[in-house]
Amino acid sequence: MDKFAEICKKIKNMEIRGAEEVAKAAVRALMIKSGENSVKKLVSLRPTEPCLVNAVNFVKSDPKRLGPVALNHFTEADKKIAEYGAKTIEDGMIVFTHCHSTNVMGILKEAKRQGKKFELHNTETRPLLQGRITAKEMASIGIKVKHYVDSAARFALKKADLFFFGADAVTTEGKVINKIGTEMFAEIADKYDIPAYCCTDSWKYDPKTVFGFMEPIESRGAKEVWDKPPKNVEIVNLAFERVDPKLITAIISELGVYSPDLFLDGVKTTYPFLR
Ligand code: RUB
Repeated sequence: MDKFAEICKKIKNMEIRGAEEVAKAAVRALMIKSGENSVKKLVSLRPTEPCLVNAVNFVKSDPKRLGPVALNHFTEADKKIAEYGAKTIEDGMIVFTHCHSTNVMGILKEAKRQGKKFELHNTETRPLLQGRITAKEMASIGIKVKHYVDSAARFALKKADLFFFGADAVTTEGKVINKIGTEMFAEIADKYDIPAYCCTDSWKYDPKTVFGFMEPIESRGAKEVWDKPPKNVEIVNLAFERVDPKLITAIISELGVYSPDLFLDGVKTTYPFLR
């Protein structure tokens, strides 16, 4: 199998997952094999990931030259998000998170590097258990983790001081699309006055939503949930959900810490290709 096909396979089978990692892998794949067919193939792998689409659109005219620019964007943005986000964490805090997000991980690592003492509470994130990736990664750098089943999230959140989550997409109305369960947890955070921060690279913004395009929600295979369900049982396996901007305290991006509407203004001014 050639290197391009290998990257495609890894995105498809979720070996490479999480919006930013998928986008970076797609950029690397285009640097190996450019052209319209490669672009179509890459976008078809996770069609509901605007970061992948934006990154591919940014580099497609000249992947060899623009690929490194895109990859550098992500590296620099990751550093800034980690730096801004770490400022919200104070000694003795409990941070809650769901699923696995590169940008949330970056913030927690930076806070730990600065010597802040805090605990992480997280959910396992059924059905693919990305919460275990989060728990392993954080425990390995010495952060104390309490790991909960998804349905115990209310219990975990009640004790938390902050809720951090990533984003797969941000729409023009300031809605954030992230792993299924995120809005439910944001509602709970709101009820207990716990600040809920979306931590994301601004290339997750989907410019198509300006024209009334409804960001689709990825519906994944039934077998991920139940291998052989009985007859008359239909499995609903939605991967993501939309989070109402009213429930989002701020979006922490490389542009700074902004309310969802100011974030959108910033994205459009800073990145004209996303208008
Ligand atoms: C991952 C998920 C993450 C976002 C953001 O879902 O919902 O929160 O992708 O991640 P999946 P990042 O495992 O289905 O891809 O901050 O790494 O871009």
